[in-house]
Amino acid sequence: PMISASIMCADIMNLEPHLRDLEKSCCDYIHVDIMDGTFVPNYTLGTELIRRLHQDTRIPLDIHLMVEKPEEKLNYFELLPQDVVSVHVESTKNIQKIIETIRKKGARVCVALNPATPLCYLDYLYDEIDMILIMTVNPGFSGQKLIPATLKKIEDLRAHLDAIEKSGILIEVDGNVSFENAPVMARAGADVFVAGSSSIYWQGSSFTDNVSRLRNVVLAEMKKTS
Ligand code: S6P
Ligand code: MG
Repeated sequence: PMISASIMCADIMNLEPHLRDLEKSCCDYIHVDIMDGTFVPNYTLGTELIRRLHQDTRIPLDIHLMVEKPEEKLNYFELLPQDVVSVHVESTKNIQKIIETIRKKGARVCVALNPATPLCYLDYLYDEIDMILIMTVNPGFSGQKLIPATLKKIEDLRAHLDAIEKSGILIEVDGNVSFENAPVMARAGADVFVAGSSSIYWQGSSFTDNVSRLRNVVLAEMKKTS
């Protein structure tokens, strides 16, 4: 399983030492939530943090854009080839165009869907994307509860990807990826787990212990099903 650590759940006053923890615990991505106060009500992280993260760590960034008109904002973000950028289909009138732009900039492409957005929005995009982000809560805030219908959506997507021979496209899940929910999401077909306050940033034990616990519960589930 791949773990994408949701850095908005970290202590922003102590990010530098935290980066070393992320490296030590072999997190696969740093998930950076970008909110504009319009597409979602909240504000979080931004362009300058991305630039500094690129300077300070080699962990690839998983940039989750929750902004209106992403096509007008993309130029402000520094992108490296190992980064993946997620754009919501609900946020733009032409998702295909922005996919092309991200590709041209050399980063990997992920398309994000809100909980109630149907999978058919992806129908003519499968040849152009590396990853699909299934939101398992409504975007905007950490600490929310899983929306159960999204589990069926992960299952449907996994079955569809297999049927159209696109199993190489990764499925990422974001929202309440807890120690209890992550194995269920893995069984449904998720590959990349955005881990926040309900797992790796849980205050009850250390960060590195939380990461291994998350990895282990998912691995145990995958062994059962293989
Ligand atoms: C939510 C955002 C997410 C959260 C993450 C927090 O709008 O896109 O990436 O940061 O879901 O994790 P948790 O465990 O608090 O739900
Ligand atoms: Mg996110």
